[in-house]
Amino acid sequence: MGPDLSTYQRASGWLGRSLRYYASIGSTNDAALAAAAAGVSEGLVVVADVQHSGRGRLNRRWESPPGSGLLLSILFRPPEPFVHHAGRATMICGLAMQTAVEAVCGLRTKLKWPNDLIYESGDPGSGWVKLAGMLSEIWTSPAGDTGALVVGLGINVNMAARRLAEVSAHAGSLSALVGTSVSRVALLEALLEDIEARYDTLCAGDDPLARWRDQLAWLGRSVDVLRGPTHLCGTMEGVDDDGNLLLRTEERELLALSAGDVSLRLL
Ligand code: BT5
Repeated sequence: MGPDLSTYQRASGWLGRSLRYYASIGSTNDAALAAAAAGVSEGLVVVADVQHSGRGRLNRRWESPPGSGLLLSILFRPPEPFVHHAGRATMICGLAMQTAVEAVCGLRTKLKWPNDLIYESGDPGSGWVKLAGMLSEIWTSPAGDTGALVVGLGINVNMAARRLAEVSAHAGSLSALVGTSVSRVALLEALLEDIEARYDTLCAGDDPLARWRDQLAWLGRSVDVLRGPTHLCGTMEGVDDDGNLLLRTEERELLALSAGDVSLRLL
């Protein structure tokens, strides 16, 4: 058996030096948002084995049986311009998930706009599974003068195939792909190391947008974007400078769709 997630401590760096582990919690994002409101410094990481109300975007549920997922939330206090840096911080977490998964499992993954990590088998688009999802939430002080960003990451590490099928038709896990169990501690360590380095670079003025755009799945492909009850079909042309999805509709109109309220499917 590998090292235990419950006793993991980061030996160096600033991200995750303060780490709160819960065997069971409502949602790690809620705990990190509460810490933001309580004035806790940037770099706090909240980790849980089980969440009772783990959530995705649009109040969807995030399912992760005990011992199977890496569930964590990171508290950032991005510099001004806040909205710009908050958006970029979410992008670098996606890039860092790719790096960590490749380092620990040897798997080359893609990012599914806006916030998923997927693995594509065979020809791009012919088959894919969702390995992880991210939920970014912003806390603003009552006076409106300070803000914090919480990025929640849920990675399916050791989820058995039978459970995956119960969660969703497209759910996949690292262990199911590599055929052996994967160390959550090794993945967490690689993830925190990479996010920290990328965030430092971001705060020093670097823009990760082009690197993030390069990793997006399904560019140029026909997609169906679901906005509430409405379906918008078209070609995924790319993303704009704010990370909005650029969709060329069948009527040749170019729409910029923000991540908040839409879901993306391949046609
Ligand atoms: C996401 O939402 O993918 C963001 C998930 C973020 C979860 C983390 S866990 C730590 C932190 N604390 C929280 O409370 N949340 C964050 P979305 O794109 O809305 O996808 C949700 C949809 O994915 C659900 O409606 C299901 O169809 C599917 N789903 C649920 N659990 C899944 C899983 N383990 N693997 C793959 N798909 C899943």
